[in-house]
Amino acid sequence: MQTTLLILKPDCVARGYIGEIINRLEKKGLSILAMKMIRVNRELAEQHYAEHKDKPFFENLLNYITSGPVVPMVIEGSNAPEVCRELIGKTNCAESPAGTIRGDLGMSKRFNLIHGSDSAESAKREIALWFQKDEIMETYRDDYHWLHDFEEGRPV
Ligand code: IDP
Ligand code: MG
Repeated sequence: MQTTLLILKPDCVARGYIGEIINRLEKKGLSILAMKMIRVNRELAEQHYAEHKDKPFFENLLNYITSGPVVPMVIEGSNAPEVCRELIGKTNCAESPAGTIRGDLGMSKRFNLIHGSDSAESAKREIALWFQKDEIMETYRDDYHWLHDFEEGRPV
């Protein structure tokens, strides 16, 4: 089992898609170990997106992510970072395949509804930025034996 950080961005919250996305995550078999609604300050936004600080879109990205409430969540599941990136789709919603969150729900490259950590290492760093340890729950789902095949001693 691995964990990843997802953030429902201000456009997602403002457009009323919190439930739609939680529904997709739960149906896929992922567990929500932590979730809250907050306004992001500039400092956290800069730390979160530090890898993009020299990009031309950085300033607009900070304005976007601090513009309204967001819903960060810690998600657990087998290969959670990769699985969630697959569910999310490509950065540009307009180029993202149908069936993905960005492909189904958006048109923009900047306003692309949701953030997902791009690796297990990024997930570890990002989860520590957004959540205190005591905000993160234990696994809660009771359907692991249907979601994973444990016959060989580990989820397959
Ligand atoms: P990702 O969210 O798919 O991992 P990144 O390349 O890490 O995409 O970029 C972080 C965020 O910056 C994107 O989700 C999007 O909101 C914004 N962004 C990325 N590229 C552009 C761009 O070319 N123009 C405007 N915004 C961008
Ligand atoms: Mg990224």
